[in-house]
Amino acid sequence: MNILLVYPEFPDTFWSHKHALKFLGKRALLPPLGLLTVAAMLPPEWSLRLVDTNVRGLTKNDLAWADCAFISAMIVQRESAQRIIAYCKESGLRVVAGGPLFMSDREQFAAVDHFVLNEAELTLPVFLKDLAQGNPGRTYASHLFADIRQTPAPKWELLDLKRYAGMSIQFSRGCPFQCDFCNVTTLLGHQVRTKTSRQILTELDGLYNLGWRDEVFFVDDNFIGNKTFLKTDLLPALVEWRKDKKGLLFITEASINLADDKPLMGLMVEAGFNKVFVGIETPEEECLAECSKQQNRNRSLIEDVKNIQRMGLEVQAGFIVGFDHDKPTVFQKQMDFIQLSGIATAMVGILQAPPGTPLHKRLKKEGRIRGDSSGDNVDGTTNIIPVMSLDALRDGYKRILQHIYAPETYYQRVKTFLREYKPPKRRVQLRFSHLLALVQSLYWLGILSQARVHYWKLLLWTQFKRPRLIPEAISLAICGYHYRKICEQHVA
Ligand code: B12
Repeated sequence: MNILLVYPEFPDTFWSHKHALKFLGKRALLPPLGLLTVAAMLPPEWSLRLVDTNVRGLTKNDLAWADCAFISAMIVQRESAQRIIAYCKESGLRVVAGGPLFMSDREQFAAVDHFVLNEAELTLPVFLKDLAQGNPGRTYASHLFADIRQTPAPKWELLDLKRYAGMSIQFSRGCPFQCDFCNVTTLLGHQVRTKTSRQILTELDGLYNLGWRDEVFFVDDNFIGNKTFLKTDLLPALVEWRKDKKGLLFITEASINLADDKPLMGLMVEAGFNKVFVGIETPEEECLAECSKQQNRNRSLIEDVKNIQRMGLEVQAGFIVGFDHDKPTVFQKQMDFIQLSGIATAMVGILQAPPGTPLHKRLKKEGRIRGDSSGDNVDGTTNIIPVMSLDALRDGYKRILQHIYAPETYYQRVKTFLREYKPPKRRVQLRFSHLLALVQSLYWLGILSQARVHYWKLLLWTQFKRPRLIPEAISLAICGYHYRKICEQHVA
């Protein structure tokens, strides 16, 4: 069997990083880890070809070569997925679909031959067995959660690595918390399931041996879901692993209680972590209570962010407006919070209710769900009827975006961050993409951009006050350019 693994294209969104990628000469932010993992579970005698359409187009040759297409997607990739499925069917291919898009919206994909849903560790073997016996069914699903200690290492070798800005690996699935708008626990459960340290080292070795030296994103729902295992097993193993390596800095996602645990943060930094994405959502206590975000309540969130930054981890964060308890003052409060905390990458969205979440259930009962969610929680749309008028919410939302990504405010915030940030000295390998980013940023941001004064001020300030952090300053300037472009689209 010739299997085409196809990943649909992302639209131009906050997380696509499209406008920043061109500075690095890269095509995509991260690879399709779901498909790479599925690839490792297919019979070894099958021939595999991966087409990530964010990196290159799907060709007639690909379609003619294949017997069957395996497609994975998030909701935000829906339109591209529809097109790809249509091409595959026109070419007579059998189409197998899995991943988050098909978990919620499969009635919109009548042309798909087989839905292999939930975690492939559980459903794929059953599908493959039925296929081998000549009677495959239409839908394979499971209410169970997989033991990911059995999950094989992703098939990195299918990727054209140099096209990506980062690689991703997964250590755990599931989250112990229950924020009412988040569908992670519906999809992956409360119980945090982890891989073994050996698995992670094997995956990292795989990447390292293929020559990968750039960032690696641990795509866990909450990396610190099992702190004891991290402190006694995985992080010490990573510290040891890193000793004779260059590059490969890590990013992950974690809850704000990370700030309570200095030894854990210290170990993470020693192990090579340098960025963490945190769900802050709102500085309003009443709203945190409303969405059951217990882990963020009754704390000084700004101080928490600063403490994490001081330990050597850049904090990126998500923010939400549109809670029932939001007052008209919330917009200014969010802007002040973001600015004071020095969170350069602030993903601000209007509250959306994904299907399957406690929020969706509550609002449905109250008659406050209107249509599907767009799948991109940072596009200024929502599928809920908010308490505040929709116009006021959209206006306030746009004001936040215009403010936080205006060059003056953004560059100022980067400075606030660089003042706090205390990373250890690391052995880095200067790569062509770094030089390219420097040259491109000097040209686009330092010469052509209307915001060039702010760019040069930041570089000069960093050169004098925190010279070691010049690479971070340039990298954040480039990200800021992307965020401004995305905001211009939303605000227009
Ligand atoms: C890494 C990640 C990203 C990366 C993207 C990486 C990439 N190139 O794909 C980044 C940070 C860029 C990102 C962005 C976004 N993401 Co995201 N992301 C994740 C995250 C944390 C991990 C995904 C992952 O790699 N998992 C590891 C692999 C192994 O798991 P998997 O993909 O689920 O695959 C398994 C199964 O689903 C199945 N499977 C998957 N595909 C297929 C295909 C076939 C044929 C078969 C048989 C099986 C199968 O088998 C695999 C093994 O079990 C998930 C949360 C999660 N835990 O899944 C959210 C998640 C996928 N993201 C989500 C969303 C909403 C977004 C954003 C819109 C904004 C946001 N809030 O993050 C943007 C959109 C992207 C964009 N560019 O515009 C949602 C998707 C919901 C949905 N129904 O679509 C998720 C589920 C998070 C959530 N809480 O809801 N994301």
